[in-house]
Amino acid sequence: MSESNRRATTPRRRPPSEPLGAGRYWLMLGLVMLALGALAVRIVDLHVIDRTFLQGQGDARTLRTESISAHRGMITDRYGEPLAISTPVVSLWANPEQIPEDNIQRLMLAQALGIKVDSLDKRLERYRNKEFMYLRRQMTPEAAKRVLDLGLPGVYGQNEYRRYYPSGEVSAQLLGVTDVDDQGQEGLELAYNSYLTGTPGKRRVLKDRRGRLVRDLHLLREADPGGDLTLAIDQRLQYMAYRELKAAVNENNADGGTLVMLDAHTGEVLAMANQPSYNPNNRAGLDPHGLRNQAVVDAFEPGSVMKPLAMAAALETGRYHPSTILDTAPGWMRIDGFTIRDFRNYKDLSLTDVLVKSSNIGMTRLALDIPETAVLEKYQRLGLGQSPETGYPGESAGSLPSPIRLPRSKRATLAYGYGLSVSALQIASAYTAIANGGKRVPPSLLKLNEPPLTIDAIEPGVADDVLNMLDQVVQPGTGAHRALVPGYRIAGKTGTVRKTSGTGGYKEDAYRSVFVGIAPVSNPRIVTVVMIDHPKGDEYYGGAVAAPVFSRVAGSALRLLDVPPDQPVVATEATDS
Ligand code: 59J
Repeated sequence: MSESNRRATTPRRRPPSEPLGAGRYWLMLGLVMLALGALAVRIVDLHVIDRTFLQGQGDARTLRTESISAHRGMITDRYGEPLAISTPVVSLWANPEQIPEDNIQRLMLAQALGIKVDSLDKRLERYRNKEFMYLRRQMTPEAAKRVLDLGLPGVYGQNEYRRYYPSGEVSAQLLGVTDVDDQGQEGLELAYNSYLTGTPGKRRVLKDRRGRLVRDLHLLREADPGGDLTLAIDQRLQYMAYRELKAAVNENNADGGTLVMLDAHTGEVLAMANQPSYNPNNRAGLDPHGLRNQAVVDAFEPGSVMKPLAMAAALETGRYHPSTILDTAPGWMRIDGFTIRDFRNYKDLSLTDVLVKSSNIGMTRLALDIPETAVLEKYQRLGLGQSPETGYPGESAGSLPSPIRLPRSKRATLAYGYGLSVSALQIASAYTAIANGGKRVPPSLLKLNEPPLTIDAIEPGVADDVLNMLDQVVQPGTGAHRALVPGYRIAGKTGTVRKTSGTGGYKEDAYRSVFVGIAPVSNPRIVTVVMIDHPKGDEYYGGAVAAPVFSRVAGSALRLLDVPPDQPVVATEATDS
């Protein structure tokens, strides 16, 4: 069957024109081969040689990966009140190549941006060969929309966030600032930058040749928002502390000042204010001095506010009692050719009165009577000369003298507060030991969720003795009575410190006025340090300049914190009616 079939079909498979057909076949084959060859060359050309060029062109015009800004975390006070928030803004940018030459359109754009057409033209000229140029950054979404709605070619918007500080100058140094790209530059914004920043997202988009969005293709990675930071600050106390500090600096015509208030039990920083300050929401013409968070980054010679801490070292030897009498006559003494003076010749003073009168001679007598390094070791135990480890950028560790060589004059001055430097924050933390039965709490700028580890810094009985001695220091009739708070028993110490001249000596007429206070005495809740730098009014004593600030700030704080009064309010002022 198959045989016959083949035979039957064969003649039909050879057309009569076969000799001619052979020539055509080869011709066709040649043409096809040629075409194939050309195609192959073109394929190689497109895929290998022109590939990067073509792909670049194609993608530049159509497919892009765009960054999605991540929301920067919020900074709040201990009750969730906002201190730093990121609000959505739009930055307008242009592709200068696409901006029309047409004068009317450029004029419209300039007008909408609120700038002169000349300056727009100048900038367009400068970026002539670029494909990207900012027109205006961080506009409100509404203002940006008004410009974008003009529909001008070459003008685009980019969604971003801008930092806003609701408390303005009140917490400026503590919080710090971010730059225009939302990155922390100073303060806590810098310290916790990566935590607050989060991770930007990415999406694939299709754009037309003019760069306009054609289609949102897909999300490559979602933006991961930054974390929120809860500070220890109590915004109510912070406002009040700032207001009082600022008023005192102005009234006393001072160079500046700082105030820090700690929770006596936890070491949490409830308030931290500085003068001078600045408005973080408008930094034009800002004074760089205003940037310093003095409470943390500046160490100074503390003077007499060290006396209660050195007193603790003396009492711990067990050789004295608060009522032990010392002879401070004649009110001055020489050690190794160096003269130490008291304000007056107080003659016989109890240890309590050494603190009440702030006798430099009394403290010197004690320091030279106890083991050589006792005062220095006490200061170390109280955290002086060591970083408080709050994580704040540029935090000062202060400095203590070396124990290797401590001549008698150094031991003396150390005990009444000279020859060392400390920050206001360190003083406050050291005083928590007096407030807490000897246990010192390290300071914390962040709100704590559990009680902190405390450091046994002073013997419990001695800490209580010193607290009661400091109650006497602020009684009516002393230089520090202006620290008193109606309704509450308070304890504290003043200091009036001559400023160093920079050439090794002390200035004749420049002081720091300091007050450190604990309240209330029956169950201490807050420790507050007030330092006013170089008051130039009629008064400059710590008791006159810094103590009244403490009185107002501690009084308001105790009421706001609902601390029960521990003393009847006595009518101290008779009214003339
Ligand atoms: C003082 C010092 C400087 C450094 C002295 C203040 C020394 C000292 C060398 C003279 C003003 C003044 C190391 S006195 O704070 O003693 O607060 O109400 O600055 O003593 O030896 O015209 N405080 N202050 N001393 N230096 N060196 C007293 C005391 C203190 C008072 C007043 C005035 C000083 C009663 C301070 C206050 O307790």
